[in-house]
Amino acid sequence: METKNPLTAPVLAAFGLASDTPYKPLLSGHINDTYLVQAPGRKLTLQRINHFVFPSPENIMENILGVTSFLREKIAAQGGDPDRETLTVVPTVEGASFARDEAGNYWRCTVYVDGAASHESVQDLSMLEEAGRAFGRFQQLLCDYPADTLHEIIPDFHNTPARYRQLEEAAEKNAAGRLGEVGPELDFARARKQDCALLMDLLARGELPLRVTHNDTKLSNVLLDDTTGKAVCVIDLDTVMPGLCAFDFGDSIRAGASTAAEDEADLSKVHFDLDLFRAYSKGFLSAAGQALTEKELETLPDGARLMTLEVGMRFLADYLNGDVYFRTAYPTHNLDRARNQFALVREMEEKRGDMDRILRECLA
Ligand code: GN1
Ligand code: MG
Repeated sequence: METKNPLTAPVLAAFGLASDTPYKPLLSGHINDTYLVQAPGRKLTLQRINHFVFPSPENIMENILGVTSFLREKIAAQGGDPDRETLTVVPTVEGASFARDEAGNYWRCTVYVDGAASHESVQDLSMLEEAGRAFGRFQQLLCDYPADTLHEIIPDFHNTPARYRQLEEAAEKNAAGRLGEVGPELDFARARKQDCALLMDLLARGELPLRVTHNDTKLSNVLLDDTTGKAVCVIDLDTVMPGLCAFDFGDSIRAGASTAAEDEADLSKVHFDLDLFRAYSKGFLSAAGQALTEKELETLPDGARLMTLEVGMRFLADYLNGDVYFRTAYPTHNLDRARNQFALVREMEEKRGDMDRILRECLA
């Protein structure tokens, strides 16, 4: 694989590894560069943190160390295997949580979890149920972690009203000259301006608690055991920060309960699927249900709808800005993604009653 950020001997040396240590790139994620390294006696993951997207890798590593050491203790106390069930950060030879290379890149190292794999797409409902269980357990294990001690890695990451304002700013600037192409999509978002604040207002009024959230709760961020198919470990902890449970749940539904890929341009194929919703909800609530408040449970469907709206608005804003944030493969890629997400929002609005009913059934 071609990469602009090769793994160099000084980086290997920083983690105490010889320059001839075998390694290969792992094709995962759109943001960081990841390598699987065969160290003596164990496999490691070495990753370059993209510091355009993440301006403070120091803060990321502090969050990850705080959360993973807390998880280790809890998992061990419950009789689990902390080496498999959470990520283990491997320090540099100097005891730091990351190394810098000659180009100023940040690198970190974790233990590679063997016998388990990340999956890009849902092959059967049980995979989604397991992903739900993993993120539900993550939420449950961290329910007494002091969320306000975590750094806010990307400010206003899931602040839906702020995302709405960013969309209006992008429309106002019209930097790429594409405003004329997005009339119906902009109208769609504008018609939902008032909805954007629903969950943030409940948080501000103290009706929803601030939680430790993962913020990238897609199927591929859960490792499933190669033999049993059971969830093993939640990975990609870069965006762990304070947030709302409904948004973590909602992002999983946005990504996992659609019948098509996020960039499917043929909207006749894009549907919000209640069987997929049920599978994820079942796993999630079986693990997290007890830890959540009544209000949190009640707002899970709002999380799904608003997270999907939010990501749609981000794609649309990026299209207007000239594709500066999300990687695109063709000129209307971000516009197709925005239309796709808005199609899901529409169906989620129509199926609100079904979502409520399914969640009640899962809790019964
Ligand atoms: C980005 O690159 P990936 O898939 O991990 C984005 C998410 C979006 C997602 C949409 C840090 O995540 O918020 O939901 O794309 N992550 C960041 O595909 O912006
Ligand atoms: Mg990610």
